[in-house]
Amino acid sequence: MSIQSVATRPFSGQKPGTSGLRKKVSVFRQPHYLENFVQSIFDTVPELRGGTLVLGGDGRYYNRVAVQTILRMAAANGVAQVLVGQGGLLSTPAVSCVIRTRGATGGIVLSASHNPGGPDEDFGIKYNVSNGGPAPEKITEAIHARTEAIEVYRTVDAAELDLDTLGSTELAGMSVEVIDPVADYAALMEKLFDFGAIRALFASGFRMRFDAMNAITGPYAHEILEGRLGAPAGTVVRGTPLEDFGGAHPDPNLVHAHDLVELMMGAGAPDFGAASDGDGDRNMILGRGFYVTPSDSLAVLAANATLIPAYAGGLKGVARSMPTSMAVDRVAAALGLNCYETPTGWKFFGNLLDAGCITFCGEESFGTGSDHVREKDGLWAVLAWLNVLAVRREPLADIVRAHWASYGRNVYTRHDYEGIDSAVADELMADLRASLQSLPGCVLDGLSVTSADDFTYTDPVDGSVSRKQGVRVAFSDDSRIVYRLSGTGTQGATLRVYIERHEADADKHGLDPQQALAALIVLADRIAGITSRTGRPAPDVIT
Ligand code: G16
Repeated sequence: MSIQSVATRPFSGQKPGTSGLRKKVSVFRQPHYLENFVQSIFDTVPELRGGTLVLGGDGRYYNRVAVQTILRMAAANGVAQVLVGQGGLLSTPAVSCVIRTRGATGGIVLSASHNPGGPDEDFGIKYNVSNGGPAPEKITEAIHARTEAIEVYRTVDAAELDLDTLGSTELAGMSVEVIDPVADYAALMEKLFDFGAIRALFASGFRMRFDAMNAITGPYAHEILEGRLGAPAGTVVRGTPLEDFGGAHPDPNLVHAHDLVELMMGAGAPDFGAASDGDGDRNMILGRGFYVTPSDSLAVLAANATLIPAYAGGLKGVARSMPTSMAVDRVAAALGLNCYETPTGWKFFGNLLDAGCITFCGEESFGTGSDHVREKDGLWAVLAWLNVLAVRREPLADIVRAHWASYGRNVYTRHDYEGIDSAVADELMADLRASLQSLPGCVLDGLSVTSADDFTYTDPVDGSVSRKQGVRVAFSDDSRIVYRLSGTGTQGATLRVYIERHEADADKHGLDPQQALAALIVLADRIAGITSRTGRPAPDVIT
């Protein structure tokens, strides 16, 4: 088989966002579009020549086509071996796990995460480095720079490989091993958690519902929850990955996982409910009649970490993204741990995890994880909760309420304004930034502004600096408002407004956050002029 060099021209806009390059399928389908980006990865990461690449995706529309394209290009670019998930499937945390357990050079994840899938919907591609985590900014920036200068990509002329049969084959001198997507990951989970205790919990009549949202975690959840842990058949719903996620939005939040939420809030709800997203890295946690915010989930898991075998010796430290609530900071202070505040994007946790500064980390965007891999991990969070529940044998809601009683409650909400005009969104953020210097000392609706800035992060491990990571305004009553634009959307701009206040008074812990934060919500609109600028009277999604 001969290597072909195909002439091409740069496409504009191949800039990875918060987590890889995400675009409409129609954009990826343009001749040479995917190839240009993939060649830019190979050109930017020369170690892949002669190395091992892990390859897989969440099974969304275009996954199979992209896997075949990447396999041909990997062979032409001198990759020695590709480990590809059966059917082209691998969850994002499983890619991270396989990279680490097999000592691979890196991995390519095909996913647009929680964005919908199908011919008219979204696709995405992301490069992960040898620690198993998303490539840091210096690499994604280099890949982007390469896409702007690319003139040629390499491929081989070969028939499609059979991706459905486990085992090894060869493509133009490159070894291709089709691996079981679940095996390495399930073995790792079994090492971390007390499967015996969780099995006993299920055997005692404890019931849960896991909503895989027609996405990648279905096979993992069937094997681990129903197979290894003995949860009754039917515990996992929507457990077969579909190319279009059954037309649903595979985003585990109160809006898109409404069937699960309805079940958990209704009469006869099971003890525990959870959902995961398109590529399996996000999670949503519910108890009977009770929703746990991702920020609280991180804090409660950190406070209970020693109940889990892998973390029984205690945590090294914790980290959260800047807009995530400060609930975990209070746990860290009580346990005498360092708590790091990073920009949004899991990639920023990588250095802290590698350097042994932290064990747990999390984000408000339904991401929770630990040092076991270098991605956030939806099923890991579910198993961590199950392990805590198996040891404590208390209702989930009681555990969280007791946590609030000890630490106070960081009442929290996020308001998303989706698909707004990019120019309007950019102007809103620019004006906010321009007002920052004049805000401290102002009294707004009776609240005194103590600080206002645009978050700049200096990585404590390598000293790299990331600027303009979100505008934050803090007030004297332990409350704050954060504004930033999403880096994962594919249409227009999405403005995210994060609102939080620490409530020490236990009598007020039961209030609905929208009520408890009502005054701040009004103020958030006023400071940024959201309604007047966007014409939107209310957010599209509230979490
Ligand atoms: C990605 C990143 C996360 C980030 C999230 C939200 O998640 O991996 O670290 O918090 O995007 O980003 P944004 O607010 O910019 O939309 P995922 O699950 O989409 O890969």
